Amino acid sequence: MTTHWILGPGAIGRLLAHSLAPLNEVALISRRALPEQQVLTTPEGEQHSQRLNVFTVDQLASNTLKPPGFVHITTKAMAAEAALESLSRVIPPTTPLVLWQNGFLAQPRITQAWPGPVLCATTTQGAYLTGDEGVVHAGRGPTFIGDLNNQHGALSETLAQTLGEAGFTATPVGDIRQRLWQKLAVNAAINPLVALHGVRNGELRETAYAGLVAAVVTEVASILQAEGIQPPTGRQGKEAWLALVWQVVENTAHNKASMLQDVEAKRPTERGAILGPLIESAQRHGLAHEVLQALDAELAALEARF
Ligand code: KPL
Repeated sequence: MTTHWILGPGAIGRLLAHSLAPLNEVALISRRALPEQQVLTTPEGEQHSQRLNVFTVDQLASNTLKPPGFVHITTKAMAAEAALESLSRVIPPTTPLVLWQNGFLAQPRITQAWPGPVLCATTTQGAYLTGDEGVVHAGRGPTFIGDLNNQHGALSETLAQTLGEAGFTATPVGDIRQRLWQKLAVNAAINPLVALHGVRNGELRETAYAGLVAAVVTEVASILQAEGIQPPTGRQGKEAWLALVWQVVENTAHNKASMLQDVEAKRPTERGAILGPLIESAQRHGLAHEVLQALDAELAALEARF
């Protein structure tokens, strides 16, 4: 039986733990102690209570667990490298990692630094926490698995199959870099604006915000073109990116985006992982990025007041 360690007990981490636990050995690892009895609420509203193996990082060092088959890192983007560092003395450096972060910050850095295989996952599974023992699986969505250098196709297939048996709709792909940037583009157009203005996604359609969305997408579209990233719809250019963003706004109209949730909880946002790679790319390619830079500065000023 393969052992899955899940580092980061956020919403996706706990959803993964609940889903994998019936058929796999699972350890859910956090910095602080969590209750072992955990409850999952399904999209249909059913509640399933399950005893999970929950460890703190310190407890791992003093336990003799068998080495994991996969370590899933499910922390926020900016915490991923430090989280991995906290485990590096207890796992062999050949251990396959699976990175579940938003944006495109942790993925290239860890891929370069970690000696073993590094898979990246991008998912539209919707989940949120309801305290120390509860997670709500709010909506089902596809998950894609691959590695940035396309060297671990068989491992991606194995993991996608395991996730499939656990109830995820998971597909191994050879273009995970494209998919991570596509999600980042949508996140960049929605998350900073809703976080700064304290609105739900659907409110971006109002005249006060629609022009701001278009201004972000104008910069993002030319940066993505320079990066060789195509919109997933197969259509080309700014209009295709704008159509995709409005489609996601429509589909998630009632959502409080993750960045708004972070701001409301006075937590650092993922601006570095979402706006950071776009701004860095714009600077490298000599492209306009005033709008993105201004959003990043506003978010930085907001975070400094937390
Ligand atoms: O992924 C999201 C997020 O909240 O981070 C979007 C697509 C914006 C949905 O809320």
